[in-house]
Amino acid sequence: MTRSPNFFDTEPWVGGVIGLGYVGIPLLVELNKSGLEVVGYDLSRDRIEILNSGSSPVEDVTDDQIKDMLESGAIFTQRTEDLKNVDVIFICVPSPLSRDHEPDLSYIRDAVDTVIEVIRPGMAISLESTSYPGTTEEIVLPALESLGLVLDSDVWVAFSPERVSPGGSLSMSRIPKIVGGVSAESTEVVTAIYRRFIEEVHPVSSSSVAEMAKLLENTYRSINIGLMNEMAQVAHELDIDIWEVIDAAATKPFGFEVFYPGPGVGGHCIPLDPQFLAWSARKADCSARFIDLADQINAEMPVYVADRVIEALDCNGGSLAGTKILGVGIAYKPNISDCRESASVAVLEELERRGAEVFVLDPVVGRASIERIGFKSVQLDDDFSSYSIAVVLTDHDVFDLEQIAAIAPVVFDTRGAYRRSGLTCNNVVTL
Ligand code: SAJ
Repeated sequence: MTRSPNFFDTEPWVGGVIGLGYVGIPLLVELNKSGLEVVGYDLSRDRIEILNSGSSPVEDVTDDQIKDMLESGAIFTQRTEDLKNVDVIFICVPSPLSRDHEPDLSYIRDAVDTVIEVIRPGMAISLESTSYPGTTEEIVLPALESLGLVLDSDVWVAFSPERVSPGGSLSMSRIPKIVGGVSAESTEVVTAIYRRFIEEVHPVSSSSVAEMAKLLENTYRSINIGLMNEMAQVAHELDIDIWEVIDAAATKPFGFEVFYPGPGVGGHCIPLDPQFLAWSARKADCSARFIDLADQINAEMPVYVADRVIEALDCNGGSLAGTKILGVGIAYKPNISDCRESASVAVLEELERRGAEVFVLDPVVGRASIERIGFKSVQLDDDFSSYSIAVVLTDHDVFDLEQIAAIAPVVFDTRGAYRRSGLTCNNVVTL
């Protein structure tokens, strides 16, 4: 035994994070806040330069928090050797899907290769990147054992899913954390590691349980959002206000969690995470019909929204040629600037495909990002007299909905924003 498993309970160990994104940087902040030394590693020179200049490259961490870390000796580096003295490595790299919806583990494999360069007896490794059940056992552990390292004697290995809520108000230390080791002792050791800076840690019997729990959490969201998207279409055909129905159902104090319909599902969690589970199910020759159906319904919402815009404009023949449309909000969810997989983008592209001239109003995302995505950006004080319709796609708090209802002959609200704000404008049609 090179090091007692209890070392991590009380000793001042050094934490290293591989992958300085919206998960890795908040993790460094929490480690540092608990008085532990930290080393942040990333392949991106730009990202390291931004961090070493005292600026934050992610929305949920402030520049001051970066400066505080630097003042307490944090190291942000591209050099693998700077990880040589760390005792714990948290892997927080992207885990995208390939074009054919297969897990793309290239980032995880690269991170494991970096771990291999610096690993020494006495270290613990925690994979936080979302992946299919079995990843930690099949990718991380064998790489370490191939060096002759012995599990639970030389190294401890676990999976602990990230639970960062982009734009959310809860700090990471307040969000319960699941930990599943590739052995019972690894679960115990890595649980003790997280208990140094997370208030509530929930150990489970294996890394696969932890990997699947993460996927279940977001599959649950995808399916319930898909249900609300389908119910919105049914309610429209029955001429019933789905938003009033949901608010009524939400008065039930048990057995009903509120989800809302929308223009589709964006972000890098909900559209992707369920696909890891579907892929594992297919590999095991069993079906995951709920996952596939929800994904289909959610993915079809942009076309449905375009159909409803045509209905709201009463366009004969379904063409939008000659219409000018204002897209209100392009981020994938309110009050953040992230547009990845944004359904708002898909809606606007569909409207353009049907002949509309589309302009985007989104001060949170900003002109440069809007134009980089390929749309024309407008400001609220521009002239909107020639627009046919405004389509509310992302309801940022910053929007003055009354002003928007005043500038467009018709507003199509895909988020129930006007109802939630208590505004009654007779030119607003809701999904
Ligand atoms: N959406 C709906 N209807 C809903 C809820 C969401 O259409 O009722 C849409 C959103 O507009 C967005 C997409 O779904 O386009 C995803 O929204 P989300 O609220 O799930 O936000 P994400 O993608 O940032 O999800 C993350 C997840 N966090 C982690 O995986 C650690 C998710 O589990 C969290 O619940 C969510 O943040 C959160 O609540 O902030």
